[in-house]
Formats: sequence, structure tokens, C-alpha cells
Amino acid sequence: MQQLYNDILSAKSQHRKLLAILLDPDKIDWENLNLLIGKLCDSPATHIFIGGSLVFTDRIDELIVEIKDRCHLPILLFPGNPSQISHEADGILFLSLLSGRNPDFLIGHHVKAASVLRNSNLEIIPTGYLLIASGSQTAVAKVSGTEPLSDKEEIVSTAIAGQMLGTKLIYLEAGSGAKNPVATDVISSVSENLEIPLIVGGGIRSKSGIQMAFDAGADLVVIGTAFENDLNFFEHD
Ligand code: 1GP
Repeated sequence: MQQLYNDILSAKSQHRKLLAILLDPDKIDWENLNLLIGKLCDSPATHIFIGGSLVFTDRIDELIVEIKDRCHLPILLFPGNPSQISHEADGILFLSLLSGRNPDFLIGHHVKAASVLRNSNLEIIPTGYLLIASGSQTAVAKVSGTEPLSDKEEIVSTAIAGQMLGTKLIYLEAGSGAKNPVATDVISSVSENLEIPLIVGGGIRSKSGIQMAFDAGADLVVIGTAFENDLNFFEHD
């Protein structure tokens, strides 16, 4: 029952890079859902992440069912809180915000979600989530009431501590729509010190930005805003 995670591990061991498109359910243009799903299927994405810091719509299940109907990419929840759990997804990044000291985001929401998740078929992937300073305040910082990390040594030590605590992935997050993505030297320092796969996202706006994150050591890169703003993002040179 760890198929999704095993696939991520084998991609890492084969140096096959992974790409997730993040969909914020509140920003879905339902009128043009077919177009969106077509673009997802035609994109180089290997995963679809669904979630956001705050989500108000109650149509997450419906969105996932529609996508799964036509697109065979694995769907992982990327939830800001337990209200975003959908049993229609394949798995969930069970995020603990290790960069902050807000107990709700470290363990509180997890306790609330535990029995629901235990009775679901979702594959649960414990993920150490690190918010990294990116030049301006982001929704994650605001909603979680935590400060992003900027000191490289502290970032690396936090990632190592997450791995020692048993998280299966580390996610370096600049924040959705961040002014600056996570710096490549930060990505490489973290990657060199980790055995588990490394996810990087936030503020990446170009294909060259994706490649830079991969070259620095990211195993999986997340693209949200750039694709949301331009469904042809992956078709441009
Ligand atoms: C946010 O890392 C993701 O959680 C994606 O960020 O929307 O800036 O691509 P963007």
C-alpha cells in the first residue's frame, strides 16, 4: 500500500525527475474544465497535487472524479487543513510544517485528521514541509502564522531532523506565487544531506526554472501559478 511512494523512490534511484502540477480547487474555471484536463494530460507532469493554504469550495471530490475520468496521473492531496481531505484522491502529503513553531501545523491538524485518514484508502506520505523565505509574505506564512527560514544551515538541519523523525519526503516551499523561488544553493545543500526524495516548489515560472531546480537536486518540482495563469505553459519554448 505504498505504491505512490515506491514509485517516487524508484524515480529517484533511476535519476528520473518528477513534476507535479498543483491545482488550487478555488481557482478552477469550471466552464473550461475539459480544456484544463486536456492540458494536464498532455503536459509532462507525472503527478497532480490538489490543495491550497485556504480552500473554500466544497467541490474537491467532484474535481478529482472529473480529472480521474480522463487523466491517469496519480492525484495527491496537498492540504492546508483537514477540510481538504478527499477520499477520491490516491494519496495525501501528510505535511508537518517543520520550519515553524505553530503546534496546529506541526501536529494539531494531523490529530484531527488521523481517524478519518485511517479509515480511508488514501496512501499517506509523511512529508516534512519547510517554508523558505522568498522575498515577500506568502499565504502559507500568513495562514500558519509562522516565519519562513532563511539561514541555509538551519534549513539543512531542519530537513535532516525531518528525515531523522521519519518523514518520507522533504518539501522546500517558497510559497505559491512567491517572488523568488528557493535558491539553487539551498536546494543543493539540502539535497546533498538527504537520502529521502526532495520536493521543491513556489515561485517557479519558467521551464528553465524547473530545470535549475532539478539540476540543483530537486527530485520533484511543483508548478502551480504559472500553469494556472497559462494552460499552454508547457507548450512554449
Ligand atoms: C505552492 O509550491 C507550490 O505550494 C507551487 O507554487 O504556485 O508559485 O507555482 P507556485
